[in-house]
Amino acid sequence: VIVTPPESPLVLTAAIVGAEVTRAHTPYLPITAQELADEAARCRDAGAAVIHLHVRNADGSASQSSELFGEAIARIREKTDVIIQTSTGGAVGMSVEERLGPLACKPEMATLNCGTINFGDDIFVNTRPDIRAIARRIREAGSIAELECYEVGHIHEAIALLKEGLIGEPLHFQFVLGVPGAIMPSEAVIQFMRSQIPAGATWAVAAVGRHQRPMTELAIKLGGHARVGLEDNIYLEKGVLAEGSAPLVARAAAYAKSLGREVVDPDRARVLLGITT
Ligand code: KMH
Ligand code: ZN
Repeated sequence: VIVTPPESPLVLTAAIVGAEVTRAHTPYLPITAQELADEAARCRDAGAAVIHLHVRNADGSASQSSELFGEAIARIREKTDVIIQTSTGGAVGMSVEERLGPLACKPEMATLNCGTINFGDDIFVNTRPDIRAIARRIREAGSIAELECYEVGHIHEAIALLKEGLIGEPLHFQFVLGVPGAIMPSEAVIQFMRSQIPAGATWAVAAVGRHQRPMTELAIKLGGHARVGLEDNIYLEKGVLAEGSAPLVARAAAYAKSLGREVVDPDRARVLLGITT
């Protein structure tokens, strides 16, 4: 068992909107640029240093439009200093070129999905050539990659990208666990996944649905970082909708503090993540 000192600083990420959740699922989903900015600021106040960002069209459907991202980022910047991590995953079925829209905004951070998985009843396709093309474009945008790993083999693919010179150290892993059709979360899974990452890399857990709370707390206990928010889970408790992502962030932050872990602000997180822009 690998132990990380409990006093190690914690980076909390808020995934405030995603591509799949709709207003029919929860009325608390932010959609417009102003709603996204308001929610980002609320999450920052609750303890989030990073906002994992998707955007939506006015009708609520998922978009990777650089214009919509530009508008959302500008509004967020008016309100708060969070690290903005744009999605390059977008929604299932989008072309790679479409998914790359937000990179025109030169975000500080962008996701790099490291493999294909069954994604519920759909397939989230990330071919090896596509992963490499996206990695190059993230680098060209001057952004740093967060490595989204939905399976153990995705970690090994990320290490291959490092060896090929397509991504730089320190590596930042996000273990996305509990997607129906992919690996389910447990302590053994998290311990094995973290055992596979190179020394000096950071790791976080984003667990889906009912797994979010227990796995967030486990990651925090084990010395990892964590992501919460409506993209992955809309409930605060069974049957009780979270009134946005901020209450989920606040609960994770309170848990971290109860263990003596410092929840870092965005500037501290920039240093920890090696963001120099
Ligand atoms: N919406 C999922 C298909 C990412 O943001 O990079 C992919 C996703 C991952 O959300
Ligand atoms: Zn996402």
